[in-house]
Amino acid sequence: MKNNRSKEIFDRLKKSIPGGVNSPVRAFKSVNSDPIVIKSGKGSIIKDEDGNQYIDFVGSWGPLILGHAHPSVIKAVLEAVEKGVSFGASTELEAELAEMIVKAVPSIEMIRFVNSGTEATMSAVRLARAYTKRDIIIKFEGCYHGHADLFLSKSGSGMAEMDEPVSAGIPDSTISETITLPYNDLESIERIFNKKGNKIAAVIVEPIAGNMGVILPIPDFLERLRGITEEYGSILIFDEVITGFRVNYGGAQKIYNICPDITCLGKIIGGGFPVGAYGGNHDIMKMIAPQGSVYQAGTLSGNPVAMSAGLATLKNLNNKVYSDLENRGAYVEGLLINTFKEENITVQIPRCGSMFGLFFSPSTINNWNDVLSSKLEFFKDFHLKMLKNGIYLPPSPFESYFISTSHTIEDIIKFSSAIKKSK
Ligand code: HOZ
Repeated sequence: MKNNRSKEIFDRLKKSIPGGVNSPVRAFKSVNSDPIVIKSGKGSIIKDEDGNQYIDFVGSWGPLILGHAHPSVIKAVLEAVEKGVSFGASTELEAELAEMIVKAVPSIEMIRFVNSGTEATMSAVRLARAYTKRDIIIKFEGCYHGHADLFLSKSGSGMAEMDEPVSAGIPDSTISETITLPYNDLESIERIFNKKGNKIAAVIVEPIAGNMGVILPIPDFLERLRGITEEYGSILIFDEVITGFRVNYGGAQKIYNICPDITCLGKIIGGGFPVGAYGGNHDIMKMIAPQGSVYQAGTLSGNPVAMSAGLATLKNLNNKVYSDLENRGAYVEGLLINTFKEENITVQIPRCGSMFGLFFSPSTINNWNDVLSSKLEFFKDFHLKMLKNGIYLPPSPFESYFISTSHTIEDIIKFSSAIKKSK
């Protein structure tokens, strides 16, 4: 595998950008190698600067449910660009995307667009604190809600690779109102609510965890979170930045039939452009400025090019598409389990539709401790071998794998063949 050009560019990147990347996990630190530098992508395939070609199971970390450079997204974006790339003022596109989302996501009656998942979760917490007039936030180990100060303790994704559980640069006073509990642990939730329930502003959770690999909620976990937050007058925030429009047309809340008070979105609703959003019922959302007193703003929020990409993406999605993605997801899951079995390797492949995780472990993974008890050391070698065989996976054991509508059965078979070839 030639990698001279990638190496040369990455060396150049490292001179002017910390670690050579604009988001830590991209640096391939977890897999002890240098990243490939991407030149282009089309459908399920990406190419690097050395001309190597890979089947991409990262999909830009989730947004690209239609694959790379989907013709209808490109068309919509080009049309939007020609009309002007940003106005910092209202456009009809915002209304169109907002209405589509309101119709699709049960908990959302009104929505505010921002530029990233981080902005969405950070603003959602501000809103929850204002609404409840309380300060304490409950989050879960290994869940990642972006990089706002109050979330950066025992978080998943790139944060999971850091030596310290809390990022440097965060005052104790900022994080002191954040309580982190084990995911899927009902007992600890009961305990904390018994003790501090009347002071808890919100519980924020990824209804399917996608930033410590993929972990599905155990039966009753989300139900109990809904029940107990209601009991104590706390806000339940679903971070559906990954799962929104990924696991079905709407989100995980539709699958588990739980209606949170606030939902955070991102990734797919921006069709590959920087978009985040948070929404809830009228009562909560009317507290946001200029209607209410919770301030939140952004020059590029609701950007017309990003709105167009999101709209074009959602217009391609329907029940038939999700059922095809489910079939393809089930095929990947089954094939990979069998392939590893033939190689005498036990794996867990937790999956919901087109998102899945891969853990080298004989037992079910339910929380962060289970993730740490899996054979994480196997992952480095596995990742490198896959890369050499033309399969591009997230360069960390703490991320989700995604398939898109452009992944074919042949692509999936090639993944399995790469595993066999690389033993
Ligand atoms: N938090 C993102 C993955 N779960 C990071 C993505 C990136 O580095 O682009």
